[in-house]
Amino acid sequence: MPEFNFDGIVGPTHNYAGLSPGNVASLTHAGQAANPRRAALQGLSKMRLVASLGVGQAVLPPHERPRMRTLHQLGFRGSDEEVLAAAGAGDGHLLRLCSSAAAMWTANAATCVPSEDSADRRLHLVPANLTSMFHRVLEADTTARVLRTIFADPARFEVHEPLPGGAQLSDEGAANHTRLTAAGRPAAHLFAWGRAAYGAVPASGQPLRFPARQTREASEALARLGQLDPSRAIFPQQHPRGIDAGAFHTDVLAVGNGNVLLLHELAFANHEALLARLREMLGESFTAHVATDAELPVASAVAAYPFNSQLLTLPDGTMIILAPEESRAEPRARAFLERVAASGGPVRDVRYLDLRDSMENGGGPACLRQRIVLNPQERAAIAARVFWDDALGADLEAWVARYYRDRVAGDDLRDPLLHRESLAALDELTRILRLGPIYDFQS
Ligand code: SUG
Repeated sequence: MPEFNFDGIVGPTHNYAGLSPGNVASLTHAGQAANPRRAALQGLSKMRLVASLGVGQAVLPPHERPRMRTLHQLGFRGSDEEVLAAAGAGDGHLLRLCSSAAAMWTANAATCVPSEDSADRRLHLVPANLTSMFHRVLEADTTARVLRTIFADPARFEVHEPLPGGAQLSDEGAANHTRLTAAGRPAAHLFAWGRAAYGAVPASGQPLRFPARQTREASEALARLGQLDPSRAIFPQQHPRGIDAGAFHTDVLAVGNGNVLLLHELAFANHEALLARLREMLGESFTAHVATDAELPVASAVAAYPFNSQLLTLPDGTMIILAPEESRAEPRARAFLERVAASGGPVRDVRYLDLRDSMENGGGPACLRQRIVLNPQERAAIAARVFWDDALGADLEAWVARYYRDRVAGDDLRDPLLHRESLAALDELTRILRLGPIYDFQS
């Protein structure tokens, strides 16, 4: 069944605010001026490439930023101009939090269980609550609204509420979820987590330096909500040393597709036991490519993001790795990817993409997309114009050229004109994508 990559469109306020402790790139580039136009065009180029390979491609819209509703909830009053001025006064941190374009990383938008894997044979989407980071928790209700607008047919789709429970059930979406398949077997689902909200510290320890975002309890709830057969869901722990090295999500150190898993040895605690379990679940065709720390030091893997690649199945059944340019430039990351492509297995090719403007906030190719398997009936049940074709690509590029700035620095977030341009852009986007009113400012 075809998989569609729903990429997040980079929003007009894309900027570097250093908002994510534990995300090395976000901290490193804090305060740098951003180029939202270039960032958005890089994202659209990736979508065009994926579509040209014969792989399903679709889009998800950016969110309204700055998020006026949140600023109002924080006690800022008056006209939009007055709210921007008051929230942007002083160090402007609250305004930066409410202006982040982080919804572009749609791997964190939700977790998807395809209809062929769920007991009720419907596709399940659980919008991620993203409660670990304030600037990202703002995404959850808009994501739910957008997904309900697109996946509107209740006979085929269930878009759940984000998980309740704040930090106890902190959920970062598909960035910690991997679905693997092998011929003749039901799919295996990995729901990784970084900390346990209840009970003793896990035997493998917990990170000491950086926050673990996803809880085990959240991961278990996702499997229940997706109505998975419990024997097909496993819950590995992210390696605490991997998190402390900057792997704030599982997809920083591992990527899987079909019967193939690429991983760094610090992606999961006890990775050997995990791989043995996956071989039992998926059979002998399951192939894991492990990079040891000696082959590829974890700091280099975090800096160059070879595991944050998209691993895609092409129409001829072979697989391709779409990796960020930074992985070509880092010799050990490149050598690892090329070793995988030369191994004689399903992966045959590596291509490198320029996504620098997203990478500098810690988002590589895999972060930018939500994977959703859709059978032809499900695909046909979606009326919104979100599936990529040449006409949509051209419309989106022209739209970016019309509205996006080529420079946004921290101080610009206070600019009422940037706010008005952003709202005008999003308003028009809902018409391009035929979504109807999805933003607060449209209601
Ligand atoms: O949540 N960066 C995002 C990057 C998300 C990457 N996604 C995956 N690995 N799937 C985050 O840390 C940085 C924003 C800033 O600092 O301005 C940010 O939110």
